[in-house]
Amino acid sequence: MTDVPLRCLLMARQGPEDREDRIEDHLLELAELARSSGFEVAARRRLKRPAVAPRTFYGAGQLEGLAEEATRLGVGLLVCDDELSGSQVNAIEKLTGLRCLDRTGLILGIFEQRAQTREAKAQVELARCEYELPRLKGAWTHLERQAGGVGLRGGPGETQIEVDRRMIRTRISQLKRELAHLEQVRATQRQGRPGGLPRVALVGYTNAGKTSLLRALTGEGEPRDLLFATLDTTTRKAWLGQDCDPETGAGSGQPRHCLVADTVGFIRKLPHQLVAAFRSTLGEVRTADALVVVADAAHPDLEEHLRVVGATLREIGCAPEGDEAQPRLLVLNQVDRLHRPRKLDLRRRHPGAVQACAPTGLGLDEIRAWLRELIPGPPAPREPEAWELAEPSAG
Ligand SMILES: Nc1nc2c(ncn2[C@@H]2O[C@H](COP(=O)(O)OP(=O)(O)OP(=O)(O)O)[C@@H](O)[C@H]2O)c(=O)[nH]1
Ligand SMILES: [Mg+2]
Repeated sequence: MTDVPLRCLLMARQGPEDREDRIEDHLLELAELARSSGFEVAARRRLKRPAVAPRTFYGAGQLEGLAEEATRLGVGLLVCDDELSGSQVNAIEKLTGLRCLDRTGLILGIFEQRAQTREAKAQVELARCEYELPRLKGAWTHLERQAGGVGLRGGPGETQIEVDRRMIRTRISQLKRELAHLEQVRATQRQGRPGGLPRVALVGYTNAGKTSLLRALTGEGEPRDLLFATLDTTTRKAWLGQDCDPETGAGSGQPRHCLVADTVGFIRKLPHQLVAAFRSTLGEVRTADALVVVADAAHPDLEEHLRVVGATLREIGCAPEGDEAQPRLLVLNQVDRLHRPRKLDLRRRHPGAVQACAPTGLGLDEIRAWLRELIPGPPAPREPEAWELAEPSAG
């Protein structure tokens, strides 16, 4: 039997201060998120509303119209770009008779589908618990399954919702303890890695090409055209060439390496529960010796993406300037999809950036040269030439 994808209708509020094209861009990104979750997008709608309706967010009249359209289109799910409260989601579901997901719920769902390792699974579950806690309706089947349904109800008079809240809080404490332990394991692993090699983290907006660059540098990693394809940090060794100046022949001739970590992508309005829960994974970014910021140069929202990446890096504790700031290299990836004038324009706007195409290897030499500069230590031993040792001849 083949799974028929659930058809969804996407919507976003357009307030008086919001530009139409911005909301359209946000809806396009939401469509990518929906596609990455396995849903089929039937339509996208901007709902003009001067002010948020407290109970239903979008207002009952607009929602009723939308529900009729949804029925005609065979849609079973409404996906909203706005972050809604639990009671607003409930009110929309009741009014339209359709399931409703907000942006955070959609992103959480993708993370849940992708999580592979024990750490990623625990991080995502923690984010889910933090998200659901203020949204409880009554039943919390997910935890009932885990707890085996035994001895759940407390003393007399404890309502179902209180039981649920208590169970979630207990689970949150368990998950935090587990993650603290895993973070220690990770820190120990970091210390045990080959000494002296610089550690570099690939960071950037989701789907920019971080995994493709990891693959180009190290030969490992599976790039995919999906948002949040990568959740787990993968660290691999990259070969940066011989320690040898091709012009003079100076250097030890030894191969030079660094460690490159691929990390989870960022996105506009990345749910704060996820940022908090992924602190330990993102610790790889915070403690890296340098950051390579990968961006999709061909994306129409490039500058917005860069701003989001800058803000998210600040949020996770990576200072952009000052003594603590890590060296950063901006890689404008996917330039194969750009015409020459745009490339020149980007060269003017971002003179320090490397223009690259990870799959073909364009720009890789420049990136490697930058990474080589990070290798610490005294200059490699060399044989002095005769003139350096000779005494000046007398007379
Ligand atoms: N044309 C072109 N496509 C690229 C380039 N780099 C990556 N891609 C494609 O872009 C898509 C995303 O690449 P990934 O490397 O998986 O991106 P990512 O940043 O790791 O994405 P997430 O892990 O989902 O955050 C894949 O389909 C890649 O094949 C490039 O330079 N040019
Ligand atoms: Mg990736």
